[in-house]
Amino acid sequence: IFTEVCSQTGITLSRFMIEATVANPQLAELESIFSAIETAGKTISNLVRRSSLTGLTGYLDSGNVNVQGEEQKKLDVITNDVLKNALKFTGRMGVLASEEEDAPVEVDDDVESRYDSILVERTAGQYVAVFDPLDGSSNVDAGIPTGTIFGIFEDSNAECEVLPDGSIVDECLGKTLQPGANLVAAGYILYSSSTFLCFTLGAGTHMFTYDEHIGEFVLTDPDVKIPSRGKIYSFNEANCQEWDEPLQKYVNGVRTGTGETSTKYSSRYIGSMVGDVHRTLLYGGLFGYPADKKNVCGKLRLLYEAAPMSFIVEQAGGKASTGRTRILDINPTNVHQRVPVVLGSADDVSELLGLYGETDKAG
Ligand code: P6P
Repeated sequence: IFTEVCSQTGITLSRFMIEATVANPQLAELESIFSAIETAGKTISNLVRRSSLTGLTGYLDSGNVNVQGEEQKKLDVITNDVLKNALKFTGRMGVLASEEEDAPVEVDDDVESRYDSILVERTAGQYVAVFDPLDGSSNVDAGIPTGTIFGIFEDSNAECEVLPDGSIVDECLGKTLQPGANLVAAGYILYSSSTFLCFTLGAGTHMFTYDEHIGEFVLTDPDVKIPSRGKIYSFNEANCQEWDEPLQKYVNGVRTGTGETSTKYSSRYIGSMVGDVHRTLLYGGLFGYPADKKNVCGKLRLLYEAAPMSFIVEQAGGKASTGRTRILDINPTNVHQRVPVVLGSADDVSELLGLYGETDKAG
């Protein structure tokens, strides 16, 4: 429906969402959420582009470490606040979960002022947003592309639950811990040579480019389709000695031209997931952060990195797997849990899954 209704490039994000909502009235509430994400994306793009002029490079003076055990950059904290505040006042959000927050935040609990409380209490909604406000931020001071990753769930009717190990999953956490298959929308904003907004509402993957001349995101690829095969593999090969045997065999095959396609691939890896996935989406091939002997669950977080990106890639005709399980089928047990990730061109993912002895059900 989106392809028919919004097939012509050059239309703005706001017009795309209006036309998509006319075609699918159940999406009406997402309009204000995407408007908030658009505003946050423009703000973060400006913050990132000007960071070396405004003293926003480097780490917080406090030496703050986030829940991931990573020292926080100034931009990590600022971009997290930008996105939280943009989403909080849409009147649609019930819960926000961020890479930069220890635990999910109930929107109507997260108020700083009496004005906030009046506005938020009246408008707190029933969607759950999960996001990484500035993925790849360790690269930002070197001008390497970074990105925002987001996913939107509908509120689940989760109730407080006591798990077999005695741990308690409160209602807020329960609403957050949903499999990627439940996502109603997912997207990323890439801060690079241009600022790109790429997202899916479950009917294809659509790409917009920010036009600074008019201050709008403009539709530049209405229905992105990832090539079924690529000629690029994208892994941190410094870890290759720690990988399991099937992955070592796949990478050796594409590196030497002895894989299924008898083609030597090129290696491209920038250490920023959003940039590596964006290139994979457009050029094809395989991106991954696999498990290894040191990181038995890999490095990328399921809820706000792997699952949203997997939704986008699958809607563009690609596949996304841990090597054993389709990413979107995994039920999270922890907000910040990590999963091994291989995603990209369908035939490249299938070749790797075959080496794991997995059929396509895993990807
Ligand atoms: P490594 C950035 O810190 C990130 O979370 C992803 O954006 C990126 O793909 C990965 O880590 C890079 O990790 O260990 O290769 O530097």
